[in-house]
Formats: sequence, C-alpha cells, structure tokens
Amino acid sequence: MALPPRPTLFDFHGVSMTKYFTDNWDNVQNFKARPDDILLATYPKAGNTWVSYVLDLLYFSQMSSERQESVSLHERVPFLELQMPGFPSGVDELNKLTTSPRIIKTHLPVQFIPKSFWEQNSKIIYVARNAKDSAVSYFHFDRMNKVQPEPGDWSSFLQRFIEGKMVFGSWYEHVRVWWEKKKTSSNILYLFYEDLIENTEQELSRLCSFLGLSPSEELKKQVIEKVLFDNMKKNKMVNGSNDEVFDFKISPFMRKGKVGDWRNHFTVEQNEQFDEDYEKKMKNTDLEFRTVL
Ligand code: PPS
Repeated sequence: MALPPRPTLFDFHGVSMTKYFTDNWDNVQNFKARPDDILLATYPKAGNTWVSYVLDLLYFSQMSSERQESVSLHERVPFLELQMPGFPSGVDELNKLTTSPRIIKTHLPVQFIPKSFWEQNSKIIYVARNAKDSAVSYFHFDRMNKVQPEPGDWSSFLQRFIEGKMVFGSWYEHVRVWWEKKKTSSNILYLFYEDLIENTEQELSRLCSFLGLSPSEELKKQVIEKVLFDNMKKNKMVNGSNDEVFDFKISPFMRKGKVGDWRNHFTVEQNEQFDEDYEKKMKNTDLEFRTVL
C-alpha cells in the first residue's frame, strides 16, 4: 500500500498530536470499558510491547497455540486511539475481540483517558522509562516509522523532545501526571522499564499480584523466557516485522532494549543542557528515574 506523506504535529487540547491518534476522537472518548479490561498505558517507547506480550502470555498462552503462532501482537492487544486509513481503528478492533480480559494499548496522557475506564474501575498498568533512553528510542522509531512526523537530525529531535513537541506531547508531563494520578487511584500500577530490565522476575510477581493472578512456576518460567529481548526480536508475531509502516532497513522495532543507550547519542554538552532543564521541569515531583543500572 502506498503510504501518505508523513503527518505533521498540531496542538490538540494542549498536547502535540497527529491526526492518526485524533481522527477517531469521539469513538475513543465514548469507548465502553469493562471492569475486567486491562489498560496498558505508556509514553511512546517505554516498553508497551514488552509488557503487553507479558500480559498476553499470562492470560492466553495456555489457551491456544494458534494465537501465539499466527496472530500478531498488535491484533491481540489493540491500540485504543489508533486510526489509520485503510486499517480498522483500535476501537473497532477492541469491539471485535472475543477473548477476555481485553488487554488495551494506549499512549494517551491521563486527561485523555476515556471516562469509562475510571467508572468501571478497570485495571491500569503504567510503564515509565527514563527520559534520555526514551528520547533516543523515540528518535530511531520516528526514523523508521513512516506514519510519524519527520524526526530531523538527532540534535533538533532532542530539542523538540525537551520542548514536548512530540506525538503524545511532553514526556515530563506524561510521566508526572500519571504518577500523581496513581497516588489517588488504587486501580493503577506504576512500573519502570529499568526495574523490568534489572529484575524481570520480581516485576512479573508485582504485576501478577496486582492482577490477582497466581501463575504456576512453569508458566512464569515460560513467560520470562519468551519475553527476553533476543527472543522477542526473533518472534515475527511481536517484533513488528509484519507492520508495513515500519522500514526495517532504517532501524529495527526491537532495537537495543537496554538502559543507558543514551550515552551513545548525547554529546557532553547536550547532556549538560538536558540535565539542567530536567532539574527545572521535575523539581516539584518525587518521581525518580535511573538512567544507568
Ligand atoms: S511503542 O512503539 O511506543 O509502543 O514502543 P514500546 O513498545 O513502548 O517501546 C519500545 C522499546 O522497548 C524495547 N523493548 C524491550 N526492551 C527490553 N526487553 C524487551 N523484551 C523489550 N521489548 C521491547 C524496544 O527495543 C524499544 O527500546 P529501544 O531502546 O529502542 O531498543
């Protein structure tokens, strides 16, 4: 399919967005969540694919091998706000799902989450990743994803990241406002990419206890093995290789999967400027990230 030119960013209720995530707005806002839905919310590039695969395996890997072998992860875990011409919208995909619970991907900031998720008290898992690695990962993603805005060169991209002129807005706002929301909402579990890397087993246990699941040791072992970066990278159902908007000649979707790759991208000067600005933006929050392990 011939792809349209890359989209441009515009201000959408105070958040930078592209039309692919706003064109279906009324249907997204009127989405009917269910009490057993699991919403997996992240700023882009924080590990949504990783955790959605964990969830899919926990709930469904023992049910059918066909699902694992022939249904791609983005069909199993629809992307709520996505609306691309020529493809079913995320909302349509969700309404068609016959399995439950529904595992739902979103990158929306808190204020854009459809109200039915709060009314139904659906479980929400938020995954956050440190700003520097998020920026690097997002840069490579925008290079290879033909339906994202032109990234430009690394230094101009980083400047835009600092200014919050990214699809889904400011990283700083996203992670902070979700963190504040979690403090008053017992239906939110807030996880960190860095913890998942450091101790996948421990984070898996936290996830299971939040969800009220008690998987067997055997299933836990299988999940941990299947979601290893190298195994996911080889798995065509989860590595993005059947997504036609990605250009793998530019960069893979499963790129590095590391904490600290920013050190290969930031110059000393960029790092100093970034840190100085970060201090100001994050001074009123107790949210803390690790940029190295
Ligand atoms: S997206 O497109 O916004 O939904 O991207 P998302 O899935 O949230 O994040 C992509 C980054 O997560 C890395 N990833 C992993 N890291 C470690 N282990 C596993 N299993 C794993 N799966 C995905 C992926 O490689 C992207 O990070 P970078 O730094 O670019 O490698």
